Amino acid sequence: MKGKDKINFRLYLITDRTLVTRHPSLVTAVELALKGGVKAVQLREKDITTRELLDLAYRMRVLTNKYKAKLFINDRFDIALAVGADGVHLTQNSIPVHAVRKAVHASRIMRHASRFLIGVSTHSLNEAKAAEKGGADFITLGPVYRTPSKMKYGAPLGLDAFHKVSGRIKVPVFALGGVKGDKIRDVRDAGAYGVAMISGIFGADDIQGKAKALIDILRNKH
Ligand code: TZP
Repeated sequence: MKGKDKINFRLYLITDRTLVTRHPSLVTAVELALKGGVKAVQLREKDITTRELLDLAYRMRVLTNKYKAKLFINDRFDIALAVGADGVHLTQNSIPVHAVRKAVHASRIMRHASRFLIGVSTHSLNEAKAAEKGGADFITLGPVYRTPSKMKYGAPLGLDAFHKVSGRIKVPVFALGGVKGDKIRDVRDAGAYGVAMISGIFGADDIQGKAKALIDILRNKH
């Protein structure tokens, strides 16, 4: 399987348990999103211990398997391997993508090494090009719009810059940062293969309904 065929999802849910205030737990909230049709989840919980993260990752693996969805672990290649995740999502401070790609090729512990996916968070053309050159299967690019958690990094990229960068990248590009349902058409027109979201889903009262509505928009049913 090559290039874009490998990435069989258009909506990429990224976790932030601090935003889950109207549901009993992150696990419950993620299950609702999966029931709504989400097919890719990135576990991104930066402020918990390794063992807590591993425990959560195992639970996410059980849940994502149940709904035939892909699981990615933010930053932690070791935890992704330990729980049999579908891939890892690297940050700009993680072990570099080329090193993960090399390890995946060389690995005998991974029976399906060619299916192990590597996503990379990028914020500029240089980062996006470097991720692609290093062997990323897909990237997130953003923040596209203003979003509370990223205010401290200054102005967002904006739609024009997103368009310029995505036009020069061959691997799938997911628009991230302030993306909600009403922005999907714009980012898709600007070259996004799909959208990645935190608050757009976890901020909803009806997570299941929201996930379903977003997927319908991505399938052009509206
Ligand atoms: N990287 C760029 S923007 C962002 C990350 C992790 C946060 C996106 O959150 P939201 O709630 O989908 O705007």
